[in-house]
Amino acid sequence: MSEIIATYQFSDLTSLEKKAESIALGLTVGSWTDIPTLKQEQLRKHKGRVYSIKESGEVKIAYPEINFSPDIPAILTTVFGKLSLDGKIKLVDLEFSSSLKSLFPGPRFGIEGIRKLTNVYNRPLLMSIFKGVIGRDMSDLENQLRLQALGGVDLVKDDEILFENDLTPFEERITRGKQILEEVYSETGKRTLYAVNLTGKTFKLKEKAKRAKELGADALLFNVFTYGLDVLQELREDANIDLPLMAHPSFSGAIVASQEYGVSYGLLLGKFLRYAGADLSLFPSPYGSVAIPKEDASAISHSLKQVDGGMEKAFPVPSAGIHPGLVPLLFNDFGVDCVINAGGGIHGHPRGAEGGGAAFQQAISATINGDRLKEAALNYPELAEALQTWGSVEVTNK
Ligand code: 1AE
Repeated sequence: MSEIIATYQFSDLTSLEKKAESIALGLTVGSWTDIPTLKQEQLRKHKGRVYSIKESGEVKIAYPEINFSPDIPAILTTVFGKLSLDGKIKLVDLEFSSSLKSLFPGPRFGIEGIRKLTNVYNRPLLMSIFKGVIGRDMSDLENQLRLQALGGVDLVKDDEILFENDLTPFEERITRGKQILEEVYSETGKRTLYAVNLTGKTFKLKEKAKRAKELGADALLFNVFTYGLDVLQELREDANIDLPLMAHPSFSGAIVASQEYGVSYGLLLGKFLRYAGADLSLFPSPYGSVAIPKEDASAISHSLKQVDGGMEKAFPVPSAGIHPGLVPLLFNDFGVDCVINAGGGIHGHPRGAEGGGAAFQQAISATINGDRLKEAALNYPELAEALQTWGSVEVTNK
């Protein structure tokens, strides 16, 4: 019988066996009150079982897969529905059987596909973010896009807080964005892809995404946690929306940040996003303006990139307050297969976004060549100015 195994961390270490048994029963066939023995016998194959208990408070419960339909809402409701409200318990991991896993699409493009689209191999990708665009019109947006692309970034994404609006409507962002990026390509020979923010009411998203595809969009940014993982999966599974999906972590802090409650970073921003079909997962790095613990960032990255059945790998995108001086640390933590993502660290460069992009590419190239940034900066004025502005951090724990 196939089961999904949930790992929980309890903060209160008293009566773990009793609690574990009560979850295994209560979230499957049981109730807090007695039900007739005959019925219990009939329901035996549906009962959860306590898989393991550690003194540290780690408890594993196995749930029969016949209890739920193979979708994330049913799985979450089973393993951490009512239980998520029942005290200091954190859902740390879920082990899917291979048959259950095979029912999830995983990324359509994955790391390999995104590398093909950007034509960038053997180095981390660089992404920049539009900044300060609310209340600005298309000409401002176009100007920002041009400068970012001239800086040599591989991808540009909308700010996640840019929604449908009259000044910079979704469809115009796509069509004008394409023209600008085509112009830059003919000037420089460098292609930059643009991820437009897919927003609006849930039931309208698919039509909007299809329209984006028809208009020639390169990729979609999606605030998945304000909608739900299953909405992401619906987008991924629609053959007419064959665009890379970039998952933004906004709102996820409400679910992952507590040590004692919620879901682990690795499960939510790693495994679930990958299974549901995200090609890229953004999350705060351990170093910038918004920072998360290093082991959590590593757990996300590991979940996105480890071999997992036949599923494509997804790009980890460490973000938030990133500047060129952090590139060696990010490379050390996330390796060559990551996307370095910056907004302020691009636009705030003394030479503007063009200089910011160049400084990042110089930092990336120095890092993969094993050169120290301070030494590389002697030959690269943009990198030198970035280091003067924000400093740099050496890697000490290789
Ligand atoms: C964790 C996501 C980061 C993000 O979306 C964003 O806009 C970052 O901006 P900066 O790089 O901190 O300016």
